Amino acid sequence: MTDTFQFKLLATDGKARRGEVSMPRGTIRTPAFMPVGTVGTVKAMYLDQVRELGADIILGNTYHLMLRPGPERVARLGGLHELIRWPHPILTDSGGFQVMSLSGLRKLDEQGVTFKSHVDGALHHMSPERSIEIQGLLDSDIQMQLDECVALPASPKEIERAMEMSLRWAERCKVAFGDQPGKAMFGIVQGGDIPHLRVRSAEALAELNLKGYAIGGLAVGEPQEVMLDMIDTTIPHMPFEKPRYLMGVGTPDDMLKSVARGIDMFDCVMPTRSGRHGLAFTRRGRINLRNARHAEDMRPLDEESNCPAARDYSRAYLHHLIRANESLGGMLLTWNNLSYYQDLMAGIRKAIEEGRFADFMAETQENWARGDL
Ligand code: PRF
Repeated sequence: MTDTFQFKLLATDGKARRGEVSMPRGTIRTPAFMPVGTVGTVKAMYLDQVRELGADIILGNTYHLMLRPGPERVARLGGLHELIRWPHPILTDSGGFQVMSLSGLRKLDEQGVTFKSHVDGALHHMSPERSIEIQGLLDSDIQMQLDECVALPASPKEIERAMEMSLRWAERCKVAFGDQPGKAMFGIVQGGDIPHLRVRSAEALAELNLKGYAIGGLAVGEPQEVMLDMIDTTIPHMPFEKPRYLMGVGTPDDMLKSVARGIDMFDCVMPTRSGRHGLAFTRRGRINLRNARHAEDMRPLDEESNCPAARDYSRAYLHHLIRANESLGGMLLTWNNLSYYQDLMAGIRKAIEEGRFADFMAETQENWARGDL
């Protein structure tokens, strides 16, 4: 029987790929940007708006949702899609990365990770099996293996230990996930900034014959050049016919350069988090609305944008809202930023289809370099 979870490559242009990941809840047009909905909300946005901007899938976090409202409760409430009113695909991250970056006191060993909740200080344990069980209770469409991501710089020994353990956890997650037509469990390549460890990780994961693969452990403190080198090193060892997801990346420039290397999916808090802090992404680069130079500037962020937040509100008003800490400021800038990110991905997809991705990338970068309007 053919699986109802499928990846189809529609076109390639150099190493860039245009594809579709389809599953019962919908189809993801790739290259795709997945807005982050950590606790069951894409912060400061209505999900109808997120959808309208062109998002085919959003991300949820096992770590946050297990602490609050709890996976068993989410299941009793009909699952995450029903609870948050998003009937389209959801990808959930496994929790390992968030435990390391958010929780207090933690202990990590072969069994899994024990950590103190950042919400109420309670002690929790998560094994690879429990991570998959939680992601199942949430009814996530694309589930991620539990992995260990080490921050860079780190010693080769430490990077190798975490990578090898992540491989063993991938096997355990594969068994725990079992055979679920219409859903997928993705493996995560680790190996830090060490080429032969990246190759080893990618090849061992490929043997597990998973439905998709992520590159993790990047954008964790290393220069962009190192990240791009690691992508170049890893991709030839990842299955060509499966989706490739670069976790936690990134800036518009990171995404262009990664698509050029063969990445299909991205997620990042950048457009949402930095929007709430007053940063706007535009065709002509970034604008920090906190800056006093915007205080009496009646121009919109970009009068040619399709997004009302970019087109219809003055920079003076956005500046005022951000300075006054008003929630509407964060809402408008998040709207602008997600609109910019989704428009960029749409532009990327069209350019690949038309075989002009390199030109599109050069033009886009030139426009950023020209600076603000
Ligand atoms: N592993 C997991 N989630 C992640 C990462 C990772 O390495 C990253 C690294 N950029 C972001 N999110 N599970």
